[in-house]
Amino acid sequence: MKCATVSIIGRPSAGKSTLLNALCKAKVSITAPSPQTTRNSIRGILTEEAGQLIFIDTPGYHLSEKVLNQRLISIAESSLAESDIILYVVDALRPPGSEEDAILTLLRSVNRPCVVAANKMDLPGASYEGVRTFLQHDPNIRHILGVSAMDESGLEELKEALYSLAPEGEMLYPEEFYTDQPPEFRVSEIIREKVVNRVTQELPHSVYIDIADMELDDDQQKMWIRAFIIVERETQVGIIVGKKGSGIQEIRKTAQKEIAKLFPYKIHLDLRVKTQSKWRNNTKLLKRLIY
Ligand SMILES: Nc1nc2c(ncn2[C@@H]2O[C@H](COP(=O)(O)OP(=O)(O)OP(=O)(O)O)[C@@H](O)[C@H]2O)c(=O)[nH]1
Ligand SMILES: [Mg+2]
Repeated sequence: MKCATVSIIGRPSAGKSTLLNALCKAKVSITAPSPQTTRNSIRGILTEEAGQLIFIDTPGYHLSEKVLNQRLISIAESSLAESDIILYVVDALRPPGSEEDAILTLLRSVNRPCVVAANKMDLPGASYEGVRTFLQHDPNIRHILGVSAMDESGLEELKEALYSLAPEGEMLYPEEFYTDQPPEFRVSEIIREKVVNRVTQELPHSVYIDIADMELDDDQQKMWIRAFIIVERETQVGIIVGKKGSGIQEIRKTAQKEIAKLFPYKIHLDLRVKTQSKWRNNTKLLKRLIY
């Protein structure tokens, strides 16, 4: 059978995480309209008759000198080194920018076979030809395919292209595995997703989630999860909490419902908002959060 590690790379908001979830037929990685949602390399595993594909979702590739961003770039780059194939996701609506040039340079330096997914083909204005014209001359790029991660169209052709480049090998994960993220991390990501989908502009970047504890009741029926939504400024606390607490209540409710799907227990989620100024410049904290 075929077995390959496939790193997913591309600009922020290209739809990498949405595509990963569609390919793995499971919610593995969180998604949001705001850029730089993914902050870690996240594995999603697809096992089929044809073989096993281990996808690694990475943070959107964005050129900027900010400390957090530098860390995100290094996460994306280091995942490429451990992959057999690269899946380069391009937003077919957007004209190529300097990030595209930087990604092409990176592809040349890692020298792995690459499949391009021209994503968002469901939207009017998406141009497959535009993507093809820009990328077809790169020697590492073996296939360029139009897909829609949202509609899940073009995925069979995409998987076929990936299998055609995959080496023969034994499965690395048991069949029933679809991700290898620790439970606490998944809980924090689900909460972060519910927060970042409710806010705009700078706020999504200013948020991180701290899980204080996850504790099972004596009768093993109920799990208590206490978590903090950390923001950078006092004004942001108010935005998240909302009128009479309506914002935080909604976040709590939707996150709790989704977390409950992961565990065989009843979940009680306790959420608080707290500030920690300039956490994004705290290298030690970033090392703990983003690895
Ligand atoms: N219409 C349409 N929207 C899509 C498609 N794929 C992703 N999106 C939307 O694009 C936005 C960004 O999607 P993500 O999957 O979070 O993008 P990403 O590349 O993982 O972004 P970062 O993690 O920030 O780098 C979300 O609002 C998605 O719903 C698609 O095929 N069609
Ligand atoms: Mg993402």
